[in-house]
Amino acid sequence: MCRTLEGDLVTIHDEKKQMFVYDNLAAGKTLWIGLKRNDNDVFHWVDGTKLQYTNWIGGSTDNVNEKCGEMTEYGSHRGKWNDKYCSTSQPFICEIAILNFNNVFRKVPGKMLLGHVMNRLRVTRDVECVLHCQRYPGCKSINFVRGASGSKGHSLCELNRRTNGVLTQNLHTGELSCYYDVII
Ligand SMILES: [Ca+2]
Repeated sequence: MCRTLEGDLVTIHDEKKQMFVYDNLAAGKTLWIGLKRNDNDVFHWVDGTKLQYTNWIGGSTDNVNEKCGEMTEYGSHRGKWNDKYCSTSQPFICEIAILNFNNVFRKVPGKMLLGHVMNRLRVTRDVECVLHCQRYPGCKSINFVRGASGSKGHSLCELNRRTNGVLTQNLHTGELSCYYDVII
């Protein structure tokens, strides 16, 4: 689920982050966090990093068959971690990097570039469209069109093979559109 949002399950590398996640997101609930047991029965984070800070109930995991990790609210174990069967269905906490993409992309609201589209994708936010462009070979600019796909909650991301160049006259009016091109 998290990966469809271009993120992943939350990772917790220190007590400060633990407290932030628990106090702001997890208090009163039991939720999946980004803990996974590997083939050597060692827990690591889903981003591949090792556990530095830990907060297991009783100081350690308690069942080698429980391959996933959660942040709990069991009894007095407020925010403590527990290993658990991955098949359990319960809420989870995602973590998504928010790019300051204005540093990389220039934004021109109400405009779009016609005639240079090489791919169209459904997205929910403009940052997703920027991320697609950053990973798509040859992508130079995007048209983000709010709610354009006809599906509720989805917008259209058009990846362009060219930029507008220096002439803003090349951009066409698109009331729901926002054009972004690469500055660097
Ligand atoms: Ca357990």
